[in-house]
Amino acid sequence: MAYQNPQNPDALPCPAAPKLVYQGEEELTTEQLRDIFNGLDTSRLGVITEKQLAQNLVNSDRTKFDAYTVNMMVRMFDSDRSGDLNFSEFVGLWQFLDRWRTIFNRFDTDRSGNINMAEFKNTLVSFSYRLSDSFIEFLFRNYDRENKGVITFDLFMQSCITLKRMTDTFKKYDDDRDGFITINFEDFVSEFLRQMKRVMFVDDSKSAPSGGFY
Ligand SMILES: [Ca+2]
Ligand SMILES: [Ca+2]
Repeated sequence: MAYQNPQNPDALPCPAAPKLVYQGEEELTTEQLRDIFNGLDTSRLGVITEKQLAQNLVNSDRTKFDAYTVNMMVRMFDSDRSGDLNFSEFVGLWQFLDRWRTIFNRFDTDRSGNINMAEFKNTLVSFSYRLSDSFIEFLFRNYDRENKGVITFDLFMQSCITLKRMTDTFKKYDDDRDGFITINFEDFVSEFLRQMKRVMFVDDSKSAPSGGFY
């Protein structure tokens, strides 16, 4: 049962800073998205910044989206490279979240609203990754930030996209697809720095992940 203030039954419980709770349960109309956008665009400039998004975007369990996830999405959808998102760029980001929500729901088989180790493993197997259990556990622990044995929606998305990017980088060097590469020092540092800049394979990442091959 939801908490109700006995003095004012219509009052919302725990009034807090405005949060954009990403539920992803229904498709929003353009008007609804416009309302959300305007709510975030507090400076009334017709754009929202990464900071405004990061401060307000939360998962359905009210945990904030990870800063890296927000940064990654803004870079993906800031088509005019202005550093912030106009309304049409924001709509692109929202549709991207919806596509990932569909994937997330497919693998959240116990409908808990988060991803446990077994569900994470099923996800990677479905994406054709052939990874050892110990490596999958290592990955999982990396994204299980609160050490609760589960991964939230935004980190699930981030983990899949990051793994796909790393796989694509690796494949560039693994011509014979045997899972081993030889890389010279300069190429290694270059790839590392590109990853640090978080701009690699931006277009690839907009679509659902395909086969892993490793
Ligand atoms: Ca922009
Ligand atoms: Ca689950």
